[in-house]
Amino acid sequence: MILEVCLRSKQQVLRVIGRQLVRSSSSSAPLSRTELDDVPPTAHPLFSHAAIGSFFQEQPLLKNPFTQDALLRAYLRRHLPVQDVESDLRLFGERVADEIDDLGRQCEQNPPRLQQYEAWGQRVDRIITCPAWTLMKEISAQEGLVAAGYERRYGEWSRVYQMSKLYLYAPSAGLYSCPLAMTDGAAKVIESLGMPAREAFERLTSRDEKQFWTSGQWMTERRGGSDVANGTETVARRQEDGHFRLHGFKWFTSATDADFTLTLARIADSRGHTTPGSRGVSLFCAEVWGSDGRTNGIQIQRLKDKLGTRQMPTAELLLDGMQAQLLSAEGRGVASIANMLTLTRIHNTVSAVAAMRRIVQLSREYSNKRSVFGKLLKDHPLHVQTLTRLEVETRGAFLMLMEVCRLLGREETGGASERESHLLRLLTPVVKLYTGKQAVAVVSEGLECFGGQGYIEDTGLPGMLRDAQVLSIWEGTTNVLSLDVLRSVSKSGGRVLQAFFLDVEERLRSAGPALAPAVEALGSSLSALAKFIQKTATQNPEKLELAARDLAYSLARIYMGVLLVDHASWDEASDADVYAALRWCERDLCPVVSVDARGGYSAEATATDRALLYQGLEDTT
Ligand code: UCC
Repeated sequence: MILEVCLRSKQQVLRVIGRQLVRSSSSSAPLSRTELDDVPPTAHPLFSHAAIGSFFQEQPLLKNPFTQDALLRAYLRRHLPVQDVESDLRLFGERVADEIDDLGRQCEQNPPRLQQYEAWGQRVDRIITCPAWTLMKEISAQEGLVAAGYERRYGEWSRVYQMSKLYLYAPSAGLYSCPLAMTDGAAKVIESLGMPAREAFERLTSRDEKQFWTSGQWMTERRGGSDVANGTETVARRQEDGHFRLHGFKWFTSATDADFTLTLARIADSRGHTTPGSRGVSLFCAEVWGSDGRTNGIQIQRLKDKLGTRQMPTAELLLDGMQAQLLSAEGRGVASIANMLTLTRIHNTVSAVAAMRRIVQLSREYSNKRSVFGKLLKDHPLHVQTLTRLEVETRGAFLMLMEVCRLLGREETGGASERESHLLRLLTPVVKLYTGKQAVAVVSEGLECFGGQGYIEDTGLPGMLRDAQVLSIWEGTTNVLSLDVLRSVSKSGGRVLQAFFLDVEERLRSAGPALAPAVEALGSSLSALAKFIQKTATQNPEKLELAARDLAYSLARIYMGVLLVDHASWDEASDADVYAALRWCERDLCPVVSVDARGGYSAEATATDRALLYQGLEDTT
């Protein structure tokens, strides 16, 4: 209706609106086109209540994200058909829609503040968060959002269960997903080091909201967040009681209101000297606050002013003698915190895929309500095509996320084969980097599905895009993780790639006949990839660094395609599952081979890239 009237002159519009308002009190039937033309021009004055019109768009409602998610339910029916899991996720989905989503909005609307001094001039360094943020902590404990990963009620499937729950939670969590990621990572590190901080572990994995602790992960210093080995300047001085005092400056600390933290520092010898590089870095843990509510030898310099994740405090910290406990062997800090990175990178993937799923759910819901050009959005084929493309992206990403969680669960319960352990090592950076990019693209396109409303703050939609942007930055940027993929290859002597090829080939062999075009596309991409790797590794290994990002993308696209095929080959798969797999495999599945064929990794390409980028600048040093 509003579109029709917009085509008329302003005067006509006002007449129509006035007439409609008068009618709406007696009848709900809309005005016909002839009636619109007949409205007398003076029915209502220009500036009156009537002039704002009577049409309002219907808001898309968040429904239970579990019952709305056909793929999650099918995945669990196939792999984890346990009634308790189904009921718990269904109930939790209701809680997300009815209670948690609103708390998440409150966290966005009431961001944390830093109080450095009290009224009489004493330094207090308090981070003031809103009540909804505190409730999120309680809910996280009650629902076992970290605990479920360690109770292992569902054996090797426990991580799939836990991460499915976090996946329902994350888009409504007001970024409480961030402290939970680090808490899970800290628990994992303590467990993998043989429980050197048992009490902390018990608190980090507790379901009791009074006992439950969250953890931070303080790695980034002023010299940088990627090159941890060279960037760490914090010094640890040994005390007589075996504890350490830490002195340094942490440049980014997320969810700084956490109870506990893991952090890196260099142990000083008796002369105050430290060892440079990775070998000099050790891992410590510390409680952040004393029993008096004061910090543990920390000055909070300021809170960061961020593009997104504003719900959560991120601070710069001066460690001014923070009391800490050594967790790792001396000089094994980076290797020991790597377990935390594996977990937080998986959590990052949960958040990325969950953001995609949420925007698709909301856009789909809106398409059933919003009418334009005379019909609902869902009846416009071009709009449906756009949403379907987002759905296909989300499905590929979801299946890879679940596979990585499955592998993690198997490794933690001792059931992983050597091949599965290699796959977990390789796929963790791959899925993190790829889904981080997908999330930004899918959420951005999703906002467009709401027209101008997608750009309006109090719809809650723009925050989704802001919060997605961090997913490709923290926990390793796309390029740093691409190099981590190469690290996993060289560290394993290429065995992670062998595991990848074997796994893909095996899954493709059991694909159903309807999937033949997808199988063919994947098979030829796989052999082209194998040839590229073999040739490059033997003839020109230094080229691999330049190809690292495209290589990681190729691994992601092939693996997501294979998992879509695998899911669509299941006995209970639907036509939609088959269609999703076919659609996924229409893209360039192996960009590293395509770019290489165009000479994109040659020395000349690097020189011409540079010439193009710095064109017109005399001094590029
Ligand atoms: O902290 C941040 C924000 C917190 C917010 C958390 C949010 C979580 C998501 C929430 C969702 C809502 S952001 C800062 C994050 N920083 C990073 O991610 C660091 C990125 N940089 C890297 O990953 C680097 O590549 C480093 C630090 C790993 C490189 O260090 P090195 O020392 O130069 O690397 P090396 O020498 O290659 O590796 C040292 C050891 C080796 O083991 P050993 O000594 O036994 O040979 C490696 O194999 O560490 C091992 N290692 C790994 N092991 C390195 N990386 C890994 C890995 N990924 N997995 C297993």
